[in-house]
Amino acid sequence: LAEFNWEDPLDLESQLNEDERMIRDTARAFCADKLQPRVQKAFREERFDREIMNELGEIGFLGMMNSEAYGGSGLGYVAYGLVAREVERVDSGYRSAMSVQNSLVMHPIETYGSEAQRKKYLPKLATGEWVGCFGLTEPDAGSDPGGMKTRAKRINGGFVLNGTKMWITNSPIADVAVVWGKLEDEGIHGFLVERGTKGFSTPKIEGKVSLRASVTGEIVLDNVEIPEENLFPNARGLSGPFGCLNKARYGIAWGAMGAAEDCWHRARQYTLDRKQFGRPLAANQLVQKKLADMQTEIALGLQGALALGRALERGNAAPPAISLMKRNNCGKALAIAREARDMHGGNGISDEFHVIRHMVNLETVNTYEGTHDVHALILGRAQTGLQAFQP
Ligand code: TGC
Ligand code: FAD
Repeated sequence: LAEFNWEDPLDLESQLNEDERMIRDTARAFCADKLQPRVQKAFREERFDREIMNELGEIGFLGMMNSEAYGGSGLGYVAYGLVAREVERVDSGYRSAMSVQNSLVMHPIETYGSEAQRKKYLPKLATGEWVGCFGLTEPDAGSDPGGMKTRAKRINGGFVLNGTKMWITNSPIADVAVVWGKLEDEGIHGFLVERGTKGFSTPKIEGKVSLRASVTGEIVLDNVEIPEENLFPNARGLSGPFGCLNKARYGIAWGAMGAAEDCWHRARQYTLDRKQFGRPLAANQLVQKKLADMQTEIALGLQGALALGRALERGNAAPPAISLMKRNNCGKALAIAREARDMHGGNGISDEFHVIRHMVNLETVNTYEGTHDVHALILGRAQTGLQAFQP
């Protein structure tokens, strides 16, 4: 009989190559050493430690999908997914910071940027010397980014930007913002706005109950003047920002499974250790069924994420397939976190046991980068040919 590894029931391990396993092990050690010891305090104090970006840069986890020509590590999609899973096993907020820099800032600069933009920004972003953010969502345009109000007007030698972006990860600490806005009658374009530009400010959003170890803010653009060379020359229309979201959603599909695994492992250990009615909680059928459901959903979610990563590496992952995995893995991870919280009883509401932190974080993860229901509509459209976003 083949041996059964309860932690890896479908043998993900054997489907990774040696480099991928090595990167995963490096990430696991880094997270245990640098991230796990910080997270409880950071979450309590609603604080993101800026130096985490330098540490991520040092170890090669920024620019993982970027070419080495500009300081990226070019490690590839599956390696990136494995790192996202390890980081989010600690906290979704830390994975957010990493996702934004990799998928939403470095990726568009390399893909849509000019040679001068790549040379100027990518090396600094790859080391974490600079932090970037990505401004698409607005107070009145979330699921429907086509309804954005941010406007760019041509002026002599450049552009003037006006508008407000809302719920922007890392904006309060960002040195450079990728901002999407409508350029006169030429549709949506992407612009690079540097910290220190007159009229650019990034107020922090306080009072989050979710993702407290990540910093979130607005981007306010009040007659911000930028030079011509800060426009992305190779992005036009919504496919520009959506091309970035494809990468980020893929990373989230892996990351959410990392958070789910942490909840599952903790629930298993807790129910083995805690005795009620004279025996371990884990000896009860109801508890074992919950653990079996967690194990099944996680094993399947990881297989799906891996299949998607391989498809991206072959260059044939269609956006609806990315929606399918983002939606499934976030929804399942949230359900697992809620169940794990319940299995911890009263202790489950304390941050000392970690599961409630994952649970509240996953509420955001299930919402950002396209809500669970918006991805259902993307999948509905892809299989019926009928769009149901609007009448
Ligand atoms: P639609 O008509 O579907 O498309 C407009 C144009 O875009 C193209 N397109 C895509 N291109 C590349 N990849 C994709 N996934 C694409 N999806 C669409 C499409 O071909 C078309 O191109 P063209 O040339 O014909 O104009 O657009 P719509 O307005 O009907 O969109 C509907 C919908 C719901 C699909 C879309 O708006 C959507 O995905 N909404 C969700 C918004 C969202 O995900 N926002 C995320 C903000 S960033 C964020 O949350 C960061 S969190 C970071 C962190 O901390 O980790
Ligand atoms: P809405 O679009 O107002 O949706 C509200 C509800 O209505 C949802 O349940 C949704 O599913 C539902 N709904 C919407 N349209 C339909 C429809 N047609 N049919 C049925 N139901 C519908 N954005 C960025 O640009 N950059 C970032 O870095 C970033 N970071 C974020 C960090 C955090 C902590 C959070 C919370 C958000 C972040 N976002 C970011 C924004 C995020 O992408 C949006 O919150 C998300 O896309 C949803 O938009 P909304 O909040 O406006 O909700």
